[in-house]
Amino acid sequence: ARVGISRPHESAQLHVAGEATYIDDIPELTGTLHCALGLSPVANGRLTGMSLDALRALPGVVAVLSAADIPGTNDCGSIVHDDPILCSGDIRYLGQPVFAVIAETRDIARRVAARAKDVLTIEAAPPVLTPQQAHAKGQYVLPPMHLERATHEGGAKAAIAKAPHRLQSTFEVGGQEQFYLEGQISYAIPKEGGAMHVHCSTQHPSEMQHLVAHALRLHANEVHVECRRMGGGFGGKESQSGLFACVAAIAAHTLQRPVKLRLDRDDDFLITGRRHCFWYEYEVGYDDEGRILGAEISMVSRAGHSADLSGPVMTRAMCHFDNAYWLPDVSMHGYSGKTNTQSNTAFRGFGGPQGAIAIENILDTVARALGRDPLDVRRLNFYGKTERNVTPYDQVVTDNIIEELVTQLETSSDYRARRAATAAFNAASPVLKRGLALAPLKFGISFNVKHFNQAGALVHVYTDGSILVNHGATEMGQGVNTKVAQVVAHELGVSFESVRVTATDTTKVANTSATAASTGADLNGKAAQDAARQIRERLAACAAERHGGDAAAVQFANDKVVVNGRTLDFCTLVAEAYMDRVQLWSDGFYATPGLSWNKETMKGRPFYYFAYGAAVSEVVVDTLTGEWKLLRADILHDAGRSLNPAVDIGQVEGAFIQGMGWLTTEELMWHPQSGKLTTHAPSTYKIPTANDCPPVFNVQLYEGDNFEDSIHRSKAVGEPPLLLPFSVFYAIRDAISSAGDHKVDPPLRAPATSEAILNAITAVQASAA
Ligand code: MTE
Ligand code: LUZ
Ligand code: MOS
Repeated sequence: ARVGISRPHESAQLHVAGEATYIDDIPELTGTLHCALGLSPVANGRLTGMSLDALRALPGVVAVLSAADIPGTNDCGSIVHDDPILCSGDIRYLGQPVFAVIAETRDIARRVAARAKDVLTIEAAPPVLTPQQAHAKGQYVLPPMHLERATHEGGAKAAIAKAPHRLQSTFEVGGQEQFYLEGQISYAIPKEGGAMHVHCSTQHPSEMQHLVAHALRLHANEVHVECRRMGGGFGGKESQSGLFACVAAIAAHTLQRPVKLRLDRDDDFLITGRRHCFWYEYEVGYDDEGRILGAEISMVSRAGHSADLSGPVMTRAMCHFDNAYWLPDVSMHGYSGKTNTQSNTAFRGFGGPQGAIAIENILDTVARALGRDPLDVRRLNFYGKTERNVTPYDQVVTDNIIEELVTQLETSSDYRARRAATAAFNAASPVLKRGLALAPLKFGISFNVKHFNQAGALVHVYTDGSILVNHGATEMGQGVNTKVAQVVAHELGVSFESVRVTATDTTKVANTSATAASTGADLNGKAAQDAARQIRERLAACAAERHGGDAAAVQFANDKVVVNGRTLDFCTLVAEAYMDRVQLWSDGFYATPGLSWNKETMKGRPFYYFAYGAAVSEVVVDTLTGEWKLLRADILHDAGRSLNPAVDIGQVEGAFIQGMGWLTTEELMWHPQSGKLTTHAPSTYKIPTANDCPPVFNVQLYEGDNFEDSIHRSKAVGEPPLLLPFSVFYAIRDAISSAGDHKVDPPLRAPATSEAILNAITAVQASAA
């Protein structure tokens, strides 16, 4: 078998040797020019003047372009078209690109672009920065969304009113910078007849093709977009690579020379959006044991200045408020607040983490109010198998394994004994307090926009038996090329080394979806399997014709073909098939079956299946400083019948640490008056490092096939484990509550920075005193 086995990432050798080619490593063509963007120094207002001629006259400057120089549409919006490439009058945020400097060197381009504040005249207005401010003004990028389900007369409101206990509160969670190591970059090369070739670090080559075509007034068949790999995307290159692809292409088109646009890190922070921060206001009703009877919640996100993907992000947030729990009567309201900040976008989990953390906060608070172990309250609320198993959006949960998975982890992590040990430690330790928490997850797999759930592939078998695969997904380190190559090798019974996957390329597979929603291997693995199967069937027919026997009985394994009792080398059969004029290449296609979604009522079956997981984290918190450490994490994650356990465990570990950063150390701050993002570099914005991995880190995959007919019964793994570090946040909360009265709800916001932890400790101690 070539699937279901651990093997290294297809580019692992190149990665560690520093030989893998990223966009900036592509040898530059003679005549290549470099571009940098002039950014608005003001967060809100009107652009009333630009004195760009002063910049044009500077040595080394070849051109300075603004909105008026765009041959086609000044828009790089994804889904909703409300995103200007360059400012056309309205100043929307501090960092908004207003003009592009094209110069002989990158250094000159950057120095000249940095003069933006001297050459722009702007009538400034006060910025709207927070989701609460936008909500108070009723200022949204999209109409509010509502999702309700009533199992009893009167729905959520009546259920809350009648419940034995009620909880009313607010909560907030911060945004998060993708911090891909390779920043945004595009290299545009003009081609004959006005056509354009763009090398772009993007999760969505087809979208880049469309945006560039519109900006240049070209047809899609005149724009060629290519991406071999990204140095990380994490959602940040799903839509937002568009602006840079467009500017590079506009400049290359105007000057008829190759133009490269590579952002420096500070500009990347100032221009592009990231994970939406969310603010919640909720009320729930619950019974004496902690069962949620009714819940009403408003979620307000910071969308930024334009819609971008804020609509689908809010949809996914609302479809994950239930996480793994049955909420009989529920009413949700989603508001995408329009603010004078970068336009927020996809980031691993895509709203799912923001939706699910709200219910986790509610359950944790309910458990403390009742004096029960939060795990017991969480478990009591789990979806059932045959009843209590319908989501608020009407999809029936048919593949529920949360109880088995959590029970297995509870045992393997020794949760109960460690709970007792934690209490004993805290009783004897006045300053250092330990905390323990288990967090479960359920995550819906499929794009919540139905038509995106399709993929294509192209498989070539050459006459020497070597195989070249092209598919619609992009490689960003997650290992999709490795998995797709494994699928093709398995289907044709050849060694992994015989299969090579090349750059994602709009001229090879057309109309691809973004590599996103964790569906890369699910969709493109199936499409590549379809292509490989067609070739195998043609080869089998050819073998039977030449060597006798039944074509259906021909076997392909270990680089050999067994036909009618004879064994041939795979490459021998391929050579024979070529002589017989058999087509040795094929396309393949896949569309996920069974999906439906009503955008108005927010009901249907948006997800093909669910992935599950759980984690137990133990922390120690210094109650005098707010400093903390993760001592141990135990994870059990469901990747179905994993295509490649080594790659999947890497995804789980990476997502855990990345999500831990989101919930603890990564804090974004906009200056309240100027609206400038002040945390725009690693000096002020703290992502986790290798040192933040816990000394005990037990990561296991759950044994069990996908119930649905996914690619070899595997499950998508890219995003779901980002919810696992909820356990870190709730372990910190658990430790804080030990500093005072256990029943007092620690007022801890996310990110739980040391400052936030210290504030929560002070509040808990004050109310206990
Ligand atoms: N892993 C690495 N190493 N780098 C990345 O940029 N992106 C994540 C996840 N894992 C990412 C990653 C995100 S946001 C998604 S949606 C999935 O990978 C996309 O790839 P897949 O659909 O092939 O899993
Ligand atoms: N839906 C989703 C989407 O669930 N994940 C995504 O990444 C996405 N991107 C665009 C539109 N819908
Ligand atoms: Mo991932 S946020 O769906 O790119």
